[in-house]
Amino acid sequence: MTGKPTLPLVAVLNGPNLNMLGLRQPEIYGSATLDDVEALCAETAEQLGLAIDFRQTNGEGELVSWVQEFRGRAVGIVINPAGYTTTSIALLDALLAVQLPVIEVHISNIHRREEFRHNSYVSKAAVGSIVGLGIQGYALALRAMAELILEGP
Ligand code: CA2
Repeated sequence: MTGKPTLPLVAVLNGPNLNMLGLRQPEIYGSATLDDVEALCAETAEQLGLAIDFRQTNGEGELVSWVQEFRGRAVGIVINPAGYTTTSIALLDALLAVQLPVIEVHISNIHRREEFRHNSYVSKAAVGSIVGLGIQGYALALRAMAELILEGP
């Protein structure tokens, strides 16, 4: 019996306050909403032959639990950790433990902004980071992830 092959799964995780995208501060984050970001990721994933699980949470613990949940289930993690980028050693530890390729995305260019946004703990677990390219950063991250997966370990 030949079933439909399951596509490699990439987790696309979003941290606190990203549910407010498009509703406030469009001069920094643009006018797209998080639903628009999800639609862009879904469309990009389809082109690449990937499945995605797209999520957002305001909770640090929930984000850590989600990262753990994807161990053995996903082939990679694309993450915009938002405010937890610069504070969460728990998130860094989870990302290191999960042993999956991680790509960090920031919609704004964190390096052109306030000093406190510059130091990312998450970068220490990431293969690479995409910053400042707006929501297209998510699409670029998925493309980079597809390349990484094809490359193999
Ligand atoms: O540029 C990014 O993607 C950030 O991760 C966004 C975070 C910020 O703390 C990081 O330094 C950079 C903030 C997410 C909250 O997004 C909002 C969007 C609209 C209105 C209010 C917050």
